[in-house]
Amino acid sequence: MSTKDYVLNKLLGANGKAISGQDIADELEVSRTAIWKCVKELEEEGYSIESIRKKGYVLHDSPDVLHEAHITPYLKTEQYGRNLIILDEVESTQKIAHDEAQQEVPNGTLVIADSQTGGRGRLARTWYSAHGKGIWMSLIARPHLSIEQAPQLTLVTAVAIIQTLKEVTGLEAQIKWPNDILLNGKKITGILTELQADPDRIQAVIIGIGMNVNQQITDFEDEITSIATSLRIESGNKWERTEIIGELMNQLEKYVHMYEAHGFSPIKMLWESYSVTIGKQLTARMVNETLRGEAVGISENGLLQLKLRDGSIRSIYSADIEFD
Ligand code: BTX
Repeated sequence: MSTKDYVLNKLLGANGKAISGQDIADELEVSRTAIWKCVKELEEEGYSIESIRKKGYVLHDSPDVLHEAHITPYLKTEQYGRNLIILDEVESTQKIAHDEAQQEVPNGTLVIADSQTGGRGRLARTWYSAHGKGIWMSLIARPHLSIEQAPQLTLVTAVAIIQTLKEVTGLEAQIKWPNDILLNGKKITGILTELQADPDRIQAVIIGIGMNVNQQITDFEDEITSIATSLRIESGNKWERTEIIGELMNQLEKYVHMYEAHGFSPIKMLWESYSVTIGKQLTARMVNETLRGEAVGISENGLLQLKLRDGSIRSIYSADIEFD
């Protein structure tokens, strides 16, 4: 750990109390001037630090930077988020997570970036990832599940996101099957789940999450102004991305464990209670066909159950949904 990171950890850990520059200098066996220089650098990065004579330094406010020291205090997990790869600008965190997953990194390794130049959604669609305004991250999970159980992880993730938003912001979001999280009917979060597997075994599931946090409406590209929203737009407040990331890790680990231990039923019940899809008349567009009908539920393996006009039920694996 660098001297600056050590000083930052001390300031954050002091919870608003003064820490002595001399004590830190002694602990690290460096000069007091070296500590003072670190404090000045942190101030330049946006930390508000007061210097009190004979007492030391007090941290009053932190900028919304993605730093391990800001995320770790929120973690209650065993593994998720314990190995963090934090980057500034990348093409796509999914891409990096795929490469890392092949290097045997531990279960729960999290790749986060401040911005993405080539963020992607399903079917190679664009995911806009404005610098510093949202959460753009990919979790490398190595769950004890069969390959057939992997697709449901998108739904498990959706439940974890809803719980996180409720816990941190008090906002009650809803799920639109299969992978959209909505607030007041607009998209706040997208999920992209991808698999690395041997013929008989999951190597890793890369769970990509893109969440709009501190954008204002003018920050969105024209293509998405009418369909996208952010936590700031919906609540009127700015939010600390690091707290949300920490809570996402807590909730994801909890629900993936629940899925591993008890199967899909408990998740299915929660998912259906948060869904805006069930009970609606809709059009489902798939690659080869378009179907209209009423969404009557999801199956034990996460497929949407669509009741067609003739009364028959069709199971849908993946589609774009439009409400009629
Ligand atoms: P999706 O295919 O369901 O949604 C993509 C569509 O959503 C786009 O075609 C566009 O209409 C709309 N959209 C694009 N950007 C945004 C945005 N910021 N907010 C709201 N709507 C938007 C959803 O795919 C899955 C997205 C996963 C994104 C994460 S970010 C971290 C990770 N890295 C990466 O490249 N992808 C994932």
